[in-house]
Amino acid sequence: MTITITAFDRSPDGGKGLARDTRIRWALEETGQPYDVRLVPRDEMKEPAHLRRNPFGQIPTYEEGELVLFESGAIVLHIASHHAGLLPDDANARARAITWMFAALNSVEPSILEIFIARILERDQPWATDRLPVVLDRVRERLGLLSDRLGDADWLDGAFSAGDLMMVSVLLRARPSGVLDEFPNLAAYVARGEARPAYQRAFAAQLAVNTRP
Ligand SMILES: N[C@@H](CCC(=O)N[C@@H](CS)C(=O)NCC(=O)O)C(=O)O
Repeated sequence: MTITITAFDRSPDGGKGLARDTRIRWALEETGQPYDVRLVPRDEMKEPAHLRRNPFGQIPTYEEGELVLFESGAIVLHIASHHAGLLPDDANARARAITWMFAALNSVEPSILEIFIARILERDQPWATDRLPVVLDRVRERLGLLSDRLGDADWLDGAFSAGDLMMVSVLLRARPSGVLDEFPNLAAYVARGEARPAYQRAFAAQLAVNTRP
């Protein structure tokens, strides 16, 4: 059955791979699943056709036959659960990999998102200059603890898994602020993720969309 995902018609990042369709493309590449992409123009995101795919009118979504999913975490978990390559066979190791997916989305991504909010969305607010350092310190605190846990391991829990795919995807969003590079082992971890052939294919595919004439 054909898999169709949605992505921005033009990503605000111009193709840096930070929009969340990249993590879905990456999961599909890791598991060898071909897919189509429906590009959603900004002015159609909150229209009924797209709201039926995602009640919040956001990308990415995932369609496969009758199944329609939204939320990048749920989509990656669905892909990882149905195709080999992203979750270990051992039940406990599988549960831990899923835990890392949730950790990336619930314990790490929210603080990183605040950087974007402070730097872009609230940049004209009177408190913006005072708020950014506070936000960055909160990210530093989280990344410091993650850095301690990773230590000098290649991946978070044994072999590369959907947990790493999600954590690397989330950490990439901290890189433009410079804060990721304050943690050399995390920067190297992200670079290992980016070096994976499946990530490279996913990145190239979104870049082609976002740099087309
Ligand atoms: N929690 C959602 C967040 C989705 C999200 O924030 N998508 C962004 C692009 S990465 C979006 O569609 N932004 C446009 C909008 O909210 O109108 C997920 O992980 O899929």
